[in-house]
Amino acid sequence: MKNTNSQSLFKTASQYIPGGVNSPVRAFKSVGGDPIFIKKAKGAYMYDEDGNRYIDYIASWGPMIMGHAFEPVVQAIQEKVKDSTSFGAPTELEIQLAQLICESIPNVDRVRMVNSGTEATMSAIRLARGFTGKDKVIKFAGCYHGHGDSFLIKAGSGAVTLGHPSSPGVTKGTAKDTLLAEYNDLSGVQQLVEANRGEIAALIIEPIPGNMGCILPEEGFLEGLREICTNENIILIFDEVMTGFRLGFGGAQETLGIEADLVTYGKVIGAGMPVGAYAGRADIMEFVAPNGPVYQAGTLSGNPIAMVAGLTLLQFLKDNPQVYSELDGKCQTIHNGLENILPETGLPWTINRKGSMISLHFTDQKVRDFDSAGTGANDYFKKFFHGMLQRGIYLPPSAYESWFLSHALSDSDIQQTLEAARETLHSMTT
Ligand code: KE4
Repeated sequence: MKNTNSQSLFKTASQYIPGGVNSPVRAFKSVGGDPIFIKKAKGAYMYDEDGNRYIDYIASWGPMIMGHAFEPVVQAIQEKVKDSTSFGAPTELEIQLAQLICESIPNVDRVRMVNSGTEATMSAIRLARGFTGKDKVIKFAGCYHGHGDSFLIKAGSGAVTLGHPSSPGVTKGTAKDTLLAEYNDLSGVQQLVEANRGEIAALIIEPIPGNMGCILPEEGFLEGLREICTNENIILIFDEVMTGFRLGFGGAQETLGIEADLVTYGKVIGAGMPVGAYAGRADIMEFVAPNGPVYQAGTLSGNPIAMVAGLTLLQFLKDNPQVYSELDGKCQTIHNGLENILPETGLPWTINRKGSMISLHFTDQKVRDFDSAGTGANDYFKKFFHGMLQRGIYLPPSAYESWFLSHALSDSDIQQTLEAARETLHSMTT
C-alpha cells in the first residue's frame, strides 16, 4: 500500500507534537513502522491520506460501536452545534444522559460527567480516599486506567508497549500508596489486604481487562474481590471505560452479575466525543463537591455537543438491544474463522474472547494475567499486524490491546478479514 502522504505527515507532525501523536499507542512503536494518518471514516471503514481503505478494528479504541459517522449521532451533533459548543452552565442534556445511565444501571444513583476515562478513574480514586479516609489503592498489573499518577504502576495498554509500565515522573510518595496485585490471583489480594489492614481505600480493576489483550476472570476471582471489599470497607471500583455499554447495555456488571461500589465509564458514552464519567451509590457520590468535600471540576464537563452525541448513541443502544447479540455473533464468526486457520500454520497461538472483545496472542501459554500476556508480545505479532495492515485490515497496533468490533462490520468484511488473516498467517510460516 502506498503511504507516502502518511510518511510525510508523520515527519511534519513530529516537529510539533511529541512523537508526532497525541496519544502514544497510535505511534506504532511496539509494532514498528510509521503510523497511518486517517482522513475520514464511515461505517466499518477508515480511509487514510493516501486513499487506502481499511476495515477498522480499532473503532477509535471503543466508542464507534455502531461504526463511524453513525447517522443519528452525526445529525444530533450537527443540530446541536448551531446553539453554541459550550455554555459553562448546567443543561437539560446532562440530566437526560445521567438519568438514562442511572435508570439503566441498578447500583448507580448518581453520575458525574468528566472529559476522559483518565479523569473518571482519577476522580473515583480521590472520592474513595475522601469517603473512607484511607490512602492506599490496589490495582492490578497490566490493567490500564488512564494516565493518572496513581495508575502508572505496571500499567497496560500504551504504557507497557513503550516499555515503561511504571512511568518516570510518578513520585515515590504517590507510588507508595499504590499496591500491585496480579489479575486472577485472589490469594495475592488477600495477602495485600492483610498486610495493609485498615489502610486501603479502594481496589480498582478492569473487570474484564482489555489492556493486556482480553483477559477472562477465572471462577470465583471477581466474586472473591467483592467479598473482600465488602468485609474490609474497601471501595470496589469497576473501571468500565472499555466494557461499559459494550459488553451489553449494563456492561460487565450485568454480564458478570457483580455490583461494584463505583463504576467508571468512557468511550461509548461519548460516541467519539470526549466524555468520561464516574458513578455509584448516592451515599458515596454525594461526597463530591459541591455537596461534599471531595473536589473535582471541569470547564467542559457535560459539554452539550458531547452530551447529545452520547445520549443519542446510548438511547439507540438501549432501544436496540439486539445490537449486542449481533455484535457478539460477528466476533464469534471471527473467533471460529481464526481457530480454523491457526492450527494449520504451526504457529503458537491462543485466543481470548468475551462478547465482542477478542485478542489473538502468539503464545501457547494460557493468557490469564500480565506476565502471560507478555509472552505474546513478539515478532509474530508485529508480522501479523503489518501483514493485515498491508491487506487493508487495521488492527490495534499492540499485543496488549483487544480488537474493537463495530456493528457496521458486514459478513463480507468479516470474510475479507479472515482471508487476509489466512494469507498473513501462512506468510509468517514460510
Ligand atoms: P482515556 O483517558 O484514554 O479516555 O481513558 C483511559 C482508560 C481508562 N480505563 C480503561 C479500561 C481504558 O481502556 C482506558 C483507555 N484505553 C486505551 C486503549 N486501550 C486508550 C487508547 C489510548 O491511550 O490512546
